[in-house]
Amino acid sequence: MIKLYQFERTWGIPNLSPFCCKIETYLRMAGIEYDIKSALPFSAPKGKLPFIEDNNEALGDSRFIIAYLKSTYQDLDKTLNDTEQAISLAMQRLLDEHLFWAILYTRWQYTDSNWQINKKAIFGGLPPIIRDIAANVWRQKIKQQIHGHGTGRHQAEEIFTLGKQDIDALSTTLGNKQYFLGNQPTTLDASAFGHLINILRCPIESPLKEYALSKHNLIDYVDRVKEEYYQDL
Ligand SMILES: N[C@@H](CCC(=O)N[C@@H](CS)C(=O)NCC(=O)O)C(=O)O
Repeated sequence: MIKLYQFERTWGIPNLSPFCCKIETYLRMAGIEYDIKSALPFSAPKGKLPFIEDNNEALGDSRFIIAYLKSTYQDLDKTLNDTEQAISLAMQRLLDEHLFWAILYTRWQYTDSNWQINKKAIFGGLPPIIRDIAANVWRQKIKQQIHGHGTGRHQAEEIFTLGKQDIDALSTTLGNKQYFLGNQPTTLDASAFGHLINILRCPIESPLKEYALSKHNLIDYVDRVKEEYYQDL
């Protein structure tokens, strides 16, 4: 059976990592059986979570994991036409490569109270002696990543302006549909749910969350997908 390595569950949501949540949601939407193993990124093949193990092979990065799940188990996108496939890819890039950085900023850099909540969720299980050291070293590393990506060079207000544009695009694309591309869940839903629940339904406060909470179709969507696929939470 597939083993999914991800951060320990917290905050009453599937995972505090949008990418881990994306993979677990894909597995559930596709009806693929799996076991969860709690992990930190130190042990991951590419130094980031999630990763999976299947048939004694480890595979990192949600994009390659989903390609593998599609070819080996179940392809949630098989009925999409070429235009829908292209929209799906573009929206996933918006989520994974743009909106994600605003989410990261809210947790690791924006306010001290958010950082304390994030720190407890990620590092709280480590032995007290190394907890603070590991958290501070990792925080510096993530701040450097945010700076390297470019997001960290902007003022908070500018970062949230950019993030709000993504929220607008997501809300408009979803409209009043059940899922982003119609009546059936696809990879884009696994990704969108993973990111949106990590803005709307976690205890990290920011203007990005406040703005997303003004989009009723996104709130309904996140709560509906959670209800449908995570009744055990
Ligand atoms: N491109 C990767 C991104 C995964 C990712 O950024 N994971 C974060 C957690 S949300 C991580 O493990 N970060 C640890 C680090 O960068 O040191 C994917 O799609 O899986």
